Amino acid sequence: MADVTEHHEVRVQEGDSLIIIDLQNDFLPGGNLPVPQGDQVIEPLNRAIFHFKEKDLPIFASRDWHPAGHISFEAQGGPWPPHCVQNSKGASLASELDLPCQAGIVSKGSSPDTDQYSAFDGTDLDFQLKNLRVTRLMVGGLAQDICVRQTVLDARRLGYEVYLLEDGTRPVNQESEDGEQSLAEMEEAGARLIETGQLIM
Ligand code: VGL
Ligand code: ZN
Repeated sequence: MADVTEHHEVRVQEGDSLIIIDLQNDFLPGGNLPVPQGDQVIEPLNRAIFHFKEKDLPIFASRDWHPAGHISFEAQGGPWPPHCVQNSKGASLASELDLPCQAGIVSKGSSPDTDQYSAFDGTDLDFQLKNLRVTRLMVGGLAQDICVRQTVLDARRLGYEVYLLEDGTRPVNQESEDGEQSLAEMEEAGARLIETGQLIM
């Protein structure tokens, strides 16, 4: 059963939206909170972007958008080094990503005292998607085991069909098994794991 679905094609169609999570300089090699091989997701995600642009379907990019001294930073007792500080170079979306100018930008984690991993948490993303009559999401970006994971789980709770673009995401792997666990958890929640090569027009 598993290998029948493994290679099957997924047609990008009306009702689909592409959601790219936190593809920001700080999460790429050389950034302040680098995801190993994070830069390798850009080419696959550009492939997905191409399909959505061709069909004029909605694309959203989330960004981690923290004020200086954010509660999630180590100096404030949080788990992370300072990253994605509003308007810094590290907070900019990766310039190699072929985002169309009409892509929706969703900012999260902007209040000093709360953190938001999911692109749905405290944002109007669900509202915008439902307005556009979107029912199916293709999700990729960084980091697989943190913000992508939470976004996918929220999307399932909110009733979306979800395809995780496996070659379009990479884990931070604070613990070595976090990446594998997050995949299992997303699949368990009903997300389907596909490669961007399976997307067809
Ligand atoms: C993220 C850690 C801290 C992410 C954001 O985008 O996955 N990870 N803030
Ligand atoms: Zn953050």
